Amino acid sequence: MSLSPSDAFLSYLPKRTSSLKVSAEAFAPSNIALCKYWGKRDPALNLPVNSSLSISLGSLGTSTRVTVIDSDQDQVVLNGQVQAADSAFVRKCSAFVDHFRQIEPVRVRIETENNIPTAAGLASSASGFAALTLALAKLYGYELVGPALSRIARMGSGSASRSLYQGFAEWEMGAKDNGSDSQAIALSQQWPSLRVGVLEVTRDAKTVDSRSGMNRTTQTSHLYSAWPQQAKENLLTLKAAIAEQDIHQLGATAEQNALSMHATMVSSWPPLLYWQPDSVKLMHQVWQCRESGVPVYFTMDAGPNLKLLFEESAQSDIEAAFTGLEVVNPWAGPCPLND
Ligand code: 2P0
Repeated sequence: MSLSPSDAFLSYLPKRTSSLKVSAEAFAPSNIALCKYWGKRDPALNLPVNSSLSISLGSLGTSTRVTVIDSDQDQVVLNGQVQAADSAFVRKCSAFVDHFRQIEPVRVRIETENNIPTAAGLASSASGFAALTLALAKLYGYELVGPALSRIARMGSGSASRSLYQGFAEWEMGAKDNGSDSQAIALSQQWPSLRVGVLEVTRDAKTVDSRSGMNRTTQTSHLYSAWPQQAKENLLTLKAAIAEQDIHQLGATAEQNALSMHATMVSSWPPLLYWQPDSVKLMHQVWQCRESGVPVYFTMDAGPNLKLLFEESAQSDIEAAFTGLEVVNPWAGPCPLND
């Protein structure tokens, strides 16, 4: 049976081990999906059409502090700037805290900092909602345990469900209407030589957000019907590639998965093309680089920037080929749940 978001939240909560604190803080890493989440089967609970798999970005992410305040409204400070109370960002944060206010109705100041370089063009909603979930769980005295907090982070932003862990995370789509089995888990395998490179094409804010983009695609693209099965197969291949540490299989599968997701967007109406001319130029450059023998692959999200996948042994060749590349070591960072 489907639940309201408020009731679903209460049903997801882990064990409470202490009472309300005055203040709490947490860090969560950003993540890049190798098998993408694209399409919601329940938009209110952020339940996905398909399972997805990601790699977290180590120490790149969001740090958030929440403090109980004596006020009749929440305050939000983003990267040192106080946000207007009626801004979309504050309303989204406040609506998320409302879930926790069912337990104890306090107002909070949320101070949140992204250390993701603006130039990197990486989404911060995943790490942002994951860090906010962790900070609020600490404030309210809940156990910091993976699956339960992942379900809660998911309600803020789907991709946030995968940002509670370092390394690889799999968001299992689940089958239940109430979302009690739709959560990310950490994969036990590590791949210390795997690297992610970010190639920025533009810093401009995208004109169509992911939620609207997913909605448009699922409703109007004839290609979308093929997506769930492809994602299912890609996810299995990616897990095998991770187990074998096979960069060719991992890269090829991630690249094809991303291009297929974009094909469903392009075939939507009105068409949804996040690519810019420079995105296409860079894709050709990746393919040329690969033809010359360098094992490098790309993935792209709902935007024009490319993320490269390669191993440390190829890093110097790739840095020489791509100017402005920002290389991220996914394995250098704290584990958010062990804090
Ligand atoms: C992903 N994206 O798997 C996919 C690939 C973008 C393209 O998850 O509506 O910000 O908050 O659940 O999580 C971006 O979507 O969307 C995203 P909501 P979210 O990373």
